[in-house]
Amino acid sequence: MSKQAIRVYQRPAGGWGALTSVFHTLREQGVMARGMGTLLRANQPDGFDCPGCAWPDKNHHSTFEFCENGAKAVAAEATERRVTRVLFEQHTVAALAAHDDYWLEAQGRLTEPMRYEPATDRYVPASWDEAFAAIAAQLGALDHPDQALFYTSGRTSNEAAFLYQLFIREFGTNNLPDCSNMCHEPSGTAMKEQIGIGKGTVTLEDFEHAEAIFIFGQNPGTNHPRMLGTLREAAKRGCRIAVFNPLRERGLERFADPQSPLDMLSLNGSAIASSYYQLRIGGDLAAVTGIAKAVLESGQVDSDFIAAHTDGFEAFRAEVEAADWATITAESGLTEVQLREAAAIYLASNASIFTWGMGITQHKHSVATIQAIVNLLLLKGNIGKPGAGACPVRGHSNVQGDRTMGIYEQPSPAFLQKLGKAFGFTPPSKPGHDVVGAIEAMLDGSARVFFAMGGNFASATPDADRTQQALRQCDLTVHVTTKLNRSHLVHGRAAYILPCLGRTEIDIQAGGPQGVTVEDSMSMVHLSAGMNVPAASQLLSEPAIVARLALAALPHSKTPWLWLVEDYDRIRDKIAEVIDGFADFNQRVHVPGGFYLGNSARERNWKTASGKARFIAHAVPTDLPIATLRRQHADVPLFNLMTVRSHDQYNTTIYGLDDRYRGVYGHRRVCFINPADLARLGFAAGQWVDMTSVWHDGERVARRFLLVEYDIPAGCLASYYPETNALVPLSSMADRARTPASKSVPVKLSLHAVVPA
Ligand SMILES: Nc1nc2c(c(=O)[nH]1)N[C@H]1C(S)=C(S)[C@@H](COP(=O)(O)OP(=O)(O)OC[C@H]3O[C@@H](n4cnc5c(=O)[nH]c(N)nc54)[C@H](O)[C@@H]3O)O[C@H]1N2
Ligand SMILES: Nc1nc2c(c(=O)[nH]1)N[C@H]1C(S)=C(S)[C@@H](COP(=O)(O)OP(=O)(O)OC[C@H]3O[C@@H](n4cnc5c(=O)[nH]c(N)nc54)[C@H](O)[C@@H]3O)O[C@H]1N2
Ligand SMILES: [Mo]
Repeated sequence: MSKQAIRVYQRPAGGWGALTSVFHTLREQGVMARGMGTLLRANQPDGFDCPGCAWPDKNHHSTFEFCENGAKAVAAEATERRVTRVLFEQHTVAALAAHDDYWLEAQGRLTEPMRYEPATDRYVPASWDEAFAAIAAQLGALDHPDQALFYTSGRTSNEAAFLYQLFIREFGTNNLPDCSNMCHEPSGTAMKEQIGIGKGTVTLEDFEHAEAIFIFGQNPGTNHPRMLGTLREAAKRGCRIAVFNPLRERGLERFADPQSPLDMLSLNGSAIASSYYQLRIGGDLAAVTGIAKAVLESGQVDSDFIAAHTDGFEAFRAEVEAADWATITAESGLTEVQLREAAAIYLASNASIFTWGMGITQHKHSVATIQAIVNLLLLKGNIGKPGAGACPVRGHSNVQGDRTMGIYEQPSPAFLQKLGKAFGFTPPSKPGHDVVGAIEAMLDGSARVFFAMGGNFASATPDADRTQQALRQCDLTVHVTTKLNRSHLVHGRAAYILPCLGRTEIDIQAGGPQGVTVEDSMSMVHLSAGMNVPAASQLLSEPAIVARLALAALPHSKTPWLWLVEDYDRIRDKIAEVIDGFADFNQRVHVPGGFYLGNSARERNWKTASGKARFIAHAVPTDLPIATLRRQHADVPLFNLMTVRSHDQYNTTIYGLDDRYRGVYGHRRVCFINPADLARLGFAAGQWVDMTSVWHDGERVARRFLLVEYDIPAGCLASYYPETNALVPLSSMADRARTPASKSVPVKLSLHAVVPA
């Protein structure tokens, strides 16, 4: 582990630092020899899909694409460490809960099913049959199926997701909250209404033809490292790259590709961004409005495209023309000159891609901001032409596929009808709970069973204290999981941990070794086959767990559950029957590299209410919660806090305590702050503070964060997720999409009272 230090990082992202870091990770996880072999099979035609992120692979080409954080994700799963019953004999749940998330994760892979024993406050071994029977009995004892909640994190394969949602709907509910609800939900909501499909419209090839790429609220150097290779190629051929981010993220400035000898030899690597706009948190809608204003003024819009393919243009134009520069610059924190410069880049480009991440989706006005971005694309006909389009960059490696498979609390009637027909039952039509709704339902007692297919609900969700209280109120909590995490320790009266195979492991069923499929951020579907010996002999695959639970819980089901999991081709045949775009699934998926699902908007087929792509006007918001609260609390400085990922974590899984590119070593409890704000408060870097979020229903506190002076706009703070989740109020969320607003948390700072030793 690193010594604690804060020092500016001068090197490019990637490079030798990335190689060294992978070396350390492999050594720590004890997978030196096996790890390298495993890494070489990631994202290969006959290997497994990297569980790291949802960035696509270059046609599954034959050379290994190095990725530091992909390597860490693989090593975390391939670790030699094991959690056995001994750990649970030695520790009560209360004792385990006293450890931090880093320690829990570091104990290694879970090896057998465990049941919570209240008398001793310990998890004890349980057989699979006993676990399935007990869970089925609890589900059967509910007054109504809607009293159960079934969460999904985005690593679950298409096959497992499809069976899981089928089981849940046969059971009788649409309560399918998923990690998308906390992630790209606003992208789906915004784009579906506007261009008729909630997915990105570009393919990887478009990045080879784009003349300009605009990157909003995304940190690919850490979260999608393979995207840097794509951006580096684009920058090299002269494509302009404009970045909008409150922080100067190292990976967006300079990158040394570990696979390029030239990059590795040079001190500086390759430049990525040609223009960097350090806007204020939440200022993107204002910034995009400013760019649109300048574009409209120039008159250089694609009038033919607008006339043939869109509606709402006049209302949009009126709204943008009415926006005044004073408001735009005040809200965005950028100058008119900067925004006109960005507009000039956009105008000079014949094909532009706009990408975005959590910096856009986790705000109150996320849907409006995304629609403003799409408006800008429409102005120049940048959807449905080569080298252009909208690119929401997804997080979990199969989060997009899970949605395609029906992991959605608001399924369409058409989907339900097909599902019911294929399996001979009547699916429930009432919409279910999303993540925030699920927490509210547990809190008010209307939901009593919480079942999770992966993820770490207790740590990933907002309002940590209330969420944990919600989980504790349940009659039963169940986690299908690979590793120990906080959610297993914040349990209901009854609780089970069900350990499953990871994606890197060989999955053998009656019909032989099985592969699963996933869908990346750009709608490519391909096979993934594990090649490591499973971490323990007792592990079951996720599809097998669903099938055996369904068999126990649904005595009247007509679905041949066990037969389906004997050979996953059988599941895929059913998917082909139910899900649009999957005809001949089994034939097409065996072609190396997989197949493209297609995208209607890319074909300029607009499946919207009006049959056109829609300009949807949004005023620059001046009444966001932070502004209102600042007016109400004029006596104390209120900051806008964004909760972001460090370089050494995968969501709630903490790999290490460094955030190399931001110059933080050995710490996670840090608070990045502008020097002028430090002076205003009379505080100094190196002091410890408590953060208190201010909301209409009261205050929430998170204690002991180290102040780090940082190049961040005044009035803005940054700190890491999940340590700060206690500060995010449950009712602070995106309009319409209901995504927790974890990138705009109004907080005040106070010095941390030092407790005498
Ligand atoms: N190694 C690794 N890979 C991952 C993950 C991981 O934790 N670790 N997580 C996966 C998941 S589930 C997801 S969703 C993605 C997340 O990937 P990202 O979307 O990159 O997620 P964050 O780290 O939350 O970073 C958000 C970025 O947005 C910026 N930002 C914050 N607020 C604003 C704003 O108001 N405007 C603008 N323009 N920028 C803003 C921050 O400075 C930061 O650079 O990564 C996926 N890949
Ligand atoms: N404050 C704040 N909160 C956030 C965010 C933020 O930026 N700020 N980001 C949000 C986002 S974008 C997301 S996607 C969510 C993430 O929320 P989740 O998806 O719920 O959380 P993860 O940390 O990705 O889940 C990690 C756990 O998944 C389990 N796991 C890993 N691999 C497998 C597998 O193959 N099968 C199974 N069954 N289990 C497995 C392991 O037990 C591991 O501990 O968090 C959200 N929360
Ligand atoms: Mo995510």
